[in-house]
Amino acid sequence: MRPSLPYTSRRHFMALMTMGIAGIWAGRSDDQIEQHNQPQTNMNSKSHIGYEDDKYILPPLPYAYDALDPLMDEETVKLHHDKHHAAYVAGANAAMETLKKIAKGEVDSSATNATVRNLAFHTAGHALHTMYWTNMAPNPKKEPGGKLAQAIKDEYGSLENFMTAYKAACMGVQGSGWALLSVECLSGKLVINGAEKHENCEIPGMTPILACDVWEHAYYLKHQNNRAGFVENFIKLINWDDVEARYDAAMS
Ligand code: MN3
Repeated sequence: MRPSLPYTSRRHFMALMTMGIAGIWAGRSDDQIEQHNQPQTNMNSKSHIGYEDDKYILPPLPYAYDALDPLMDEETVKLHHDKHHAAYVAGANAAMETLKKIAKGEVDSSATNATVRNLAFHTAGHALHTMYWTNMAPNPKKEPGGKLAQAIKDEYGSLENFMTAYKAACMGVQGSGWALLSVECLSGKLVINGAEKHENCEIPGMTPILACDVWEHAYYLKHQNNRAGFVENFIKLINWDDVEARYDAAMS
């Protein structure tokens, strides 16, 4: 089944962004969303939602700072979540406030383009980090199941082939960025793509379901320049239940 067309809803916007399915839930109640995503993972958990009371918020980690140790160290997780991710949340709120002022004529409209660029950078950073944290779990199952496993087999031949391609995307990002696994809106096919910074190389209508942060702040304390070593550890932490739930939602 193909994904449905996008829509926008202020209330659910960040929840949808963090679920990677902006635009899919038109006309559905929270109960239906909850029910749809059970029992794999709870997409309505606080950790999955980054918007509340008219502002972007830093969602709590879905586990303790040291829960991913030794594959991902406590200091990196703490700094990354509490400082880096928090900075994107602050930047997103600041950009949105400026846009509101432009709308009211309190700030000159010549600031619009730069402000929207800021908003894109920070909201994309916020949404992808929110996905990143929930895409990982301590002691996850080793392989995807369900419809996602079948789609990977159909499109890549095997999980091993898929992993080779995904690791190549992680290593291929030049400078700062992300390796994303996304569902392409029109075809419903899986696409692996690298995103520079947070917001570049995204194709409108793509729905990310798996995000590996390959900015140096994600790994430099533990791995220094060894991005490949970090990627190997990230793959061992992938919360396949979460990725499957995101895939099912994107395809519904
Ligand atoms: Mn980061």
